[in-house]
Amino acid sequence: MPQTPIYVTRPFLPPLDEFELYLKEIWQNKWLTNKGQFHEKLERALCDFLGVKHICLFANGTLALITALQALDIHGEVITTPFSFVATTHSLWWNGITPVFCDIEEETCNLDPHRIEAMITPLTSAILPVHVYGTPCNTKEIGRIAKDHNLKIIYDAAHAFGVKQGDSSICNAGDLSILSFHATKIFNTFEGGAIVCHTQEMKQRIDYLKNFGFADEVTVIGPGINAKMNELQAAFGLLHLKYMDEIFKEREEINTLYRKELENVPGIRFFSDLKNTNYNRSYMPIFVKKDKFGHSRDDLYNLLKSKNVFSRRYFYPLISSFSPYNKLIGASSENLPVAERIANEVLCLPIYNGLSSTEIKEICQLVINYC
Ligand code: T4K
Repeated sequence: MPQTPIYVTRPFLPPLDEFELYLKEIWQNKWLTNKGQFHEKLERALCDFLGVKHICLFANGTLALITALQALDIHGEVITTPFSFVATTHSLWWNGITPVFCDIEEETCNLDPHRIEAMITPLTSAILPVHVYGTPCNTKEIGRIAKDHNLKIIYDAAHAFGVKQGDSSICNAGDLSILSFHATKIFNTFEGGAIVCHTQEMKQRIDYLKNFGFADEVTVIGPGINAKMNELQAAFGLLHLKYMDEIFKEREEINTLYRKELENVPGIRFFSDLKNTNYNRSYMPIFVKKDKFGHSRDDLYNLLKSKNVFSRRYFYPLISSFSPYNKLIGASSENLPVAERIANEVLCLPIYNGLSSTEIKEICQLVINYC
């Protein structure tokens, strides 16, 4: 049993002395927020690193989602997944939009494109899918549906920093994609987020909206909000970005080791990797089948907790079961059989840079001994 608690994740922190150099510059500049130099540098650096055309930085991912919906003037109903962090649906609620829940596919835990069209009504204006755990949605089929029905697509790519299909960032799909740079994410700015968009006009609109709607000192283009990323966050992001290649590499190794250690445990399933996809391994989900494993997912969660290992049941309960959503269209268990089952089987094991192979083996041994 581990002597000290092992959490589901720990934030990456670069060497403090390297960050101090950035702090000195901020102190000299006396420019703390509102499009400071680090903000501008981080936007450019992220476009290069991710391979996207335009990016708008935000104070957090939730504000990025809320603003993305404003930027595209989304209204009425939006089809979305119940299997996500609650912020996905909250962003609709904060815009006065009605969420319509659609079931997910077992293989990816993402929106099932085959079930989307049945949920479309005359009020539907967009689809809000999530690349859960960084696994890409079926963007081709979702794109086809959106085109046929004249709907917008906003991808919640909060987990998908750096994920690619072929040579292209997953954030190039859809009309807009949002990222989260929260402390628990693979790339963090303590709190933070971004919207990825495809044109300069859209970037301009989003930049206005995140700054109260100001286009200049005397012009307000709409009811904007204060959602700006500050200079401390941006400077930290610039430094963090330098370490991304080694971060991806280490996480890939952790993923491989977990799979190797647990591959023969009956009742434990992993995702199969999609072809042609570069994963970021931001989460380490396993799926527990009680009849074969001998214990439920919750039993395993509690056993690990009692042994100092704090895995998490992302995403249980389903968003559709929370008030104020549980009476809405599509929120019933009958409409969401796959999501219901997955939410009761999934367990996210610890994964973060600095988690040692000894610790991983200890965690796996606890699972094996319990089987
Ligand atoms: N869309 C999706 C699909 C999302 O997953 C999220 C956020 C969003 C949108 C919204 O983006 P943001 O507005 O957050 O940028 C966490 C995060 O707070 C949340 O950002 C994240 N998704 C969600 C999946 O996970 P909790 O309640 O599980 O976090 P917490 O505080 O329990 O932290 C988990 C573990 O991480 C702790 O047990 C220990 C470790 N930890 C955490 C923090 C904050 C640290 O070691 N250091 C830290 O500073 O929600």
